[in-house]
Amino acid sequence: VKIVDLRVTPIALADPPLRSSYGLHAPYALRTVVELVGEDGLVGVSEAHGGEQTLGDFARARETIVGHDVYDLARVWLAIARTFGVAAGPDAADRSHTYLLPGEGRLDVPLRVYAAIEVAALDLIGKMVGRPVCDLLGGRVRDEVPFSAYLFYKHSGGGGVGDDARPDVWGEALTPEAIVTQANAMIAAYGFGSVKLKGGVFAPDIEIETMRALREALGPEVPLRIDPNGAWSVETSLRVGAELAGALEYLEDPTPGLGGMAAVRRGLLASGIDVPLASNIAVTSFSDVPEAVRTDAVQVILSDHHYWGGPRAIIQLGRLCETFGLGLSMHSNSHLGVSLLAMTHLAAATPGLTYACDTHYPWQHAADEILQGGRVPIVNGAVRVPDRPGLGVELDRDALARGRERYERCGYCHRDDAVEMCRHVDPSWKRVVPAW
Ligand code: GKR
Ligand code: MG
Repeated sequence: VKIVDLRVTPIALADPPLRSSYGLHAPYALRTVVELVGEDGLVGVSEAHGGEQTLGDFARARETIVGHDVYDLARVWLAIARTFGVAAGPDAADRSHTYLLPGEGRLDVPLRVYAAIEVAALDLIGKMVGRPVCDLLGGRVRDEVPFSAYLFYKHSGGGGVGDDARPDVWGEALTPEAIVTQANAMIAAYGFGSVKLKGGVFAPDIEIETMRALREALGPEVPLRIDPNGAWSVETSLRVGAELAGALEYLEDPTPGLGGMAAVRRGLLASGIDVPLASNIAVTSFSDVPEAVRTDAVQVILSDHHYWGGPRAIIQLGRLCETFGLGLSMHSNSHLGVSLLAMTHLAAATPGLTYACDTHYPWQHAADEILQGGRVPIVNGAVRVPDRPGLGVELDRDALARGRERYERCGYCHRDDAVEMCRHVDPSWKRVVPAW
């Protein structure tokens, strides 16, 4: 079945003012909706990072892949790798997200473009043969995929601007008490069974206090994680690790770089603390795995099909993690339901993915969803794996058109949390990692 078109729609979705070590979320997050049209008229869909550069990348890829058979994914990858001028292996260069936001670097462009095409191809093939995507990935090992509550220090506001502002469902959260309120509200709304706090925003003692308040409020049976995105020195990471020992399921990217992570690991072990270190910023591609393993810098890889090169690459990563005794979990950026379902099918078909996955989905508003039938339900902290063909969803064309209009009106063409931070919080702010 030949691919006859690749349709690409840029969209913007309202996003609340969330904080991280990268800065502040803009009132709109950008995504790209990719549709692969087969010669039989069926269409496969996927969701990718957003903005102007990504749009240009897909326009280039379109020339290359139209005319390929939709089953011919190995050649589609080679064609994309050639088009973007990188070695055809899955691991050509350093793609660290320590300094660049996911989706904003150039080195992983071919993998990101290919990933979106692979998801859309799997959706299309699934629709053709009448099977869900997880079946095409080897079959499901679970019918429900658990996700974790993703807490953020947050300014007031629900995202969007002017007439297009969303209600502030979660409220301001800039203190430990307010984060506990946010956690309780998110658990009440979605039933999450694990909790992650985005740290790297306030001095470590405040974040330690926040984690202790969460432990106190939620009890020992709720696994907790904290992720300062490299904001702490090795020394600070050791101190925080020691203070929170016993309360953490894993400690995510405490310090920049694999060398720093390895030093944290050594220091913690020397103090008898065996909390696993997880990473989605120091380990972002297969090329990072050998050093991560050799130096014991990372014990849990936070995978993301959007930039590792698609769902099949993550299944392969799962085997690699099993081989080296590493854990596997899943990272997320702001996204809508198409991505959530791709993550769900993938997690369902990945046996070694035993942690609840990250998702930003609760931060998005129903008005921005682009799926027929509206938002994907998260019940008891989990998404049910769809039985319907493909990803199991259809696009709502009117909602997609509204997303595009929002993109055209909003004035944002790439993600820059540092600029937003200077604009709204502190004009002299600069991202420095480690900051503490
Ligand atoms: O949305 O601000 C954010 C996060 O910090 C995001 O950009 C990260 O990619 O969720 C991410 C993470 O776990 O590092
Ligand atoms: Mg992270």
